[in-house]
Amino acid sequence: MGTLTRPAIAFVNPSVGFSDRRKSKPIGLAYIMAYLEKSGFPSSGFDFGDSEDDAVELAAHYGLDRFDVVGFSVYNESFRAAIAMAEWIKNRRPECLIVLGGPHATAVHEHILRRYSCVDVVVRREGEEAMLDLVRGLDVGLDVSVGVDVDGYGGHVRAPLTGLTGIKGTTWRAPDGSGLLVNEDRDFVPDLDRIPFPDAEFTSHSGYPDLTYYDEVQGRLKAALTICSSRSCPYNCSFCGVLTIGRKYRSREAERVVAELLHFRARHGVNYEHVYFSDANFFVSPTRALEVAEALYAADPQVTFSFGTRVNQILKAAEVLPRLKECGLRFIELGIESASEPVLERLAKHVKPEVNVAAVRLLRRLGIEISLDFIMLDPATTLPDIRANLEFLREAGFYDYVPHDHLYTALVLYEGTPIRDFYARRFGVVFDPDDLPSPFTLFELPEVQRFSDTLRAFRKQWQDRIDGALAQGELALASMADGSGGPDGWDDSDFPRESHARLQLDVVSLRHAPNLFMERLLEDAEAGFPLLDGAGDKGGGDEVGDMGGLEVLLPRLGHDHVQLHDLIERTEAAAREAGFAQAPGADVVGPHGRD
Ligand code: B12
Ligand code: SF4
Repeated sequence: MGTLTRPAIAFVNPSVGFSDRRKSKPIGLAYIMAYLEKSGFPSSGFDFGDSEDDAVELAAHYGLDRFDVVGFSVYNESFRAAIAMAEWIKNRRPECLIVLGGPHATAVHEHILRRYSCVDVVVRREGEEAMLDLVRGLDVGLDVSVGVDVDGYGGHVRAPLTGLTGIKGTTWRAPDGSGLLVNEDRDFVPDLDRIPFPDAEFTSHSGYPDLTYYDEVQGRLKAALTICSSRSCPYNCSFCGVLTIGRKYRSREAERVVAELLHFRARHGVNYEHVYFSDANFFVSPTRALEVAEALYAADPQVTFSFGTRVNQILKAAEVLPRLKECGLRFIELGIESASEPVLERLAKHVKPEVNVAAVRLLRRLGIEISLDFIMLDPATTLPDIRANLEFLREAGFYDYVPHDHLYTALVLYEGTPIRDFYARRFGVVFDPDDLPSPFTLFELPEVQRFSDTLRAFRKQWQDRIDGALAQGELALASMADGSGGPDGWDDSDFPRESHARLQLDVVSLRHAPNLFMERLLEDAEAGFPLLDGAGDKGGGDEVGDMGGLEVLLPRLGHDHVQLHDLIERTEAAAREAGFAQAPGADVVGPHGRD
């Protein structure tokens, strides 16, 4: 038997290498930490998810070498940062147990243990129970050898342990050097309502900006909370990173979801009035969705909510949608992904493009907003696929849709997903398990590569400016409309009626601008790029970012056919004239600024 000193435990969410506006705490880690805490094992959480700082400097700054166990939550994107931190800790404190978990670690557990000696163990799939077995084992002095006896340990252990390396759902290097120990899978947490709420604190150098939702119906900004009311999803889309953790759908009871909202209201002293459900697919059971909605409404009719699901389910359960709306449903994040049949087949969505259109129409008719999940390009995309996407966006009424991110998305090939294997076979390559190939470099067709390069150059050059001008113009219009300014409440001499009308039109033109650029670019691509080639770019594709190459493709916009930069300047000037001199930028949270 070893000592009975509780191990010092830390959990780390490493950086993905760029600063993303943070929307929620690391939920998976928070669940594990709360689960351990309830069993008497407190731990410290570190969330570097949106940090651009060097991983080793962060590890040193926060003293990650003072712990006996450090568990990293690993995405493809954050893997290298996790390894850099793990190496630093291991060099300074070899006895620290380094644990990796999460989607990427689960997908390539054997590879990680073969290549990285700084990692001791990978916990596959869900982490709560395996992690508890690990820290309990350490607590009673088990070491990394098979078959250590735990008899006599005072009642803590639920299931007999065969030593740390025998714990279900974990992978190790065999202590005798004979290879890997891949223990049998652990069952999924059977009843999500029996594990504690994901209540855990994280140290983070950047803090957590308040999560909000602007409720257009009630005309006010609400404090918002993210809740995960179910896990996994019964579908099998080929690109889905959620399924790496396992395809076993489980859901929570409505009362527990409400109890979680009330728990965090009391805990944080914040009156959360919007719930972003982070479920992979909230609408798997429409009956349960209705129960959750009604329970939330009964608890507080001011509470609104939003969730993500797929199009076929919207149509299958159309009859419950009006009631969900009455209970506070504001928008649905809809996994449309593509309007091209061959692409939908590759993505294994098992829906036809017309189902996408029907679902959008239905939600529009019911007045439920849509947040678009769209994959504009995948490696085998053709120009006709892009045409199908643009036609869909136009016909389904998404020309006005902001943010414009959906126009620029390309499929990311996560480890563990069938589509990554599909493309490895198709290209005859073996992707390095540590690498996440840039989705913008994999196109099969040179014309699609050039289309994508040009589109990215447009985004780099124009999108921030469009966003800034749009935010200012829309804020100016909104404050006029609600009576705090503008023609209804203002003196016409402050902001003449014609200027107001023009600002309205200009804002619409700015919303359309990236769509129209894409259409022109697609036409040019279909014709063999005569415009781009004639504009000074010598066909190499590298210089498309220069002003000449792009300018020639820019459509003249709006009712009076102005150039894009004039339109931007005119909108900014009008907003200034109306009293909005400051660029609100990314800090403005409006109905479309959510995530
Ligand atoms: C909310 C959410 C976020 C939030 C919160 C992130 C977070 N860390 O929780 C925000 C918006 C910040 C976010 C950011 C990103 N996300 Co995200 N996110 C989600 C989402 C929608 C829900 C997460 C959730 O509620 N999980 C519920 C918990 C219970 O499950 P879990 O997170 O898988 O955790 C369990 C296991 O994985 C495991 N586990 C996890 N970590 C660890 C660590 C240890 C030591 C152990 C033992 C076990 C373990 O145990 C947990 C509990 O059982 C999921 C999709 C989904 N519905 O799951 C995508 C998802 C997890 N995100 C994903 C990605 C790619 C990202 C980004 C990298 C995107 C980007 N390019 O910036 C960043 C990563 C930033 C970061 N490092 O935090 C992918 C991961 C795919 C992959 N194979 O890598 C997912 C699956 C969506 C997808 N695209 O398919 N995300
Ligand atoms: S419907 Fe969504 S969560 Fe379910 S498998 Fe497809 S992408 Fe993943």
